[in-house]
Amino acid sequence: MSFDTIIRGGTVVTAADTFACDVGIRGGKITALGHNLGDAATIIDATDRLVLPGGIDSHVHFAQPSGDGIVMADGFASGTRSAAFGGNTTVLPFCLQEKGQTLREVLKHYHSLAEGECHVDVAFHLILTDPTEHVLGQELPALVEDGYTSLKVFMTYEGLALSDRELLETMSVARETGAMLMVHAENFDAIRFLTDRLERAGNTAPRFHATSRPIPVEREATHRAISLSELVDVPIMIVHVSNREAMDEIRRAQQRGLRVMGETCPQYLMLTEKDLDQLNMEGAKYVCSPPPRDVASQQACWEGLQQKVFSVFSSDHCPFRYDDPQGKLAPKGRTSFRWVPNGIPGVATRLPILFSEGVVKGRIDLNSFVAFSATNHARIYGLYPRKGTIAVGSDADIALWDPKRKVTIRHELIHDGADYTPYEGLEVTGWPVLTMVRGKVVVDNGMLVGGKDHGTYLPRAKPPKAATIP
Ligand code: DUC
Ligand code: ZN
Ligand code: ZN
Repeated sequence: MSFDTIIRGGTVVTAADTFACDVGIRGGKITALGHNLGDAATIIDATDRLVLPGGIDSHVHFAQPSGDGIVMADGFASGTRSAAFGGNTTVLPFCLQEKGQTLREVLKHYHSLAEGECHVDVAFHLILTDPTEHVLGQELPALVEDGYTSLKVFMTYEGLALSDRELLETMSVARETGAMLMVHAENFDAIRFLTDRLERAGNTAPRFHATSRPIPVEREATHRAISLSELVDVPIMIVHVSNREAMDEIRRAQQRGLRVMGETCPQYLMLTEKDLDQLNMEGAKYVCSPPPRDVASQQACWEGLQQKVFSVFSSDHCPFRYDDPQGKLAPKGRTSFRWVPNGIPGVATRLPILFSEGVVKGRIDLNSFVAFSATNHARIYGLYPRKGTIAVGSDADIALWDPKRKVTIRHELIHDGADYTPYEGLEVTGWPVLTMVRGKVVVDNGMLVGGKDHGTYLPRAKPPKAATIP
């Protein structure tokens, strides 16, 4: 037989095209697209199904240190399991450098956590918090050559924020090495100032998290990150954009010909700061940064997708359990929003939300859905064309979607390590019913059928969009 598996009778969708065809798979790769492909050991009936590239989520956090006594709800096993249930076949978690650590030490640690624990494929971004001469001059250039071709920098958070000088030095190395630089853009001093003032006035409930990081905090930092990147002439990705003003900064930069890209996330389409304003500590479930804003900001983020100001839609999955002293209900978090662990789960709900709210409600088309959910991530982070599309020669990373299935989101469908989903009770239309990674089915109709040893680590090429233009 020419194929291990044939996916038969479905509608294949890529970022460019939609067409009826069968998919022949052999040795984990797509080896034929066509009709009458003959026989195979396994035939998957895809009648009435969409055959999409498996989702790529280029912004997730697993097993990341998150402060004294706080434990992230997902390691690699539960995080990649949840990803698979959500129709994803590749995720890109972060490897956080803590002050004093070499990047090699950091990577060794995260590789040891991930080894044999992944249901889907994984590649790593670095988070740079200690850009010493050795790190910037020696380690980073060597690691980019070794396939760690992207890194994130923070403009806020104690212990993570880089100064403008450090940002410039890091940007300059990203430019020289051809790495893709992701920027968390919020103004650290402004947040500290507002937080201190709120606390002095006794405003410590979770809802004041949003008050402590209003839109100008994000807009100013976005503008500054863009200006610094312009000085150095390096492409950047502004991650987790939450509102119109930050989006407009990115749009203006793009209109001026700068290579500035943007990412938004489900929380900025679906939640508002009102979600943080609940009885007792319930609002802590929605504490993330930047915070969810208002309905006008949601609309702006949709426009950012529709007008392609944003190129990727990621989850920023950063899960903490709610009813847990090591999570959202940490004792210090009850004294002030400042100490509530920052982040929400979302790796499993990212794609059903974008499909239902975006495609089914007519805000974006199916090809854009594929671009935002898979193809652009692969292109921007050096995985294309092995990942992110359905083409002969690409990995057989495929999600079958039932575009008509109505599902009420419940935490029991998520299969992560958290104890809640911010989207509990949300009704969606369209659901990933089968997830296949390199030819092997890992989730089939709500059942986990793949082991946690199937996912593999992916070294990456240098992102073409980060290449220096002479
Ligand atoms: N930034 C992230 O990217 N994720 C979670 C928290 C944060 O501030
Ligand atoms: Zn961030
Ligand atoms: Zn994040």
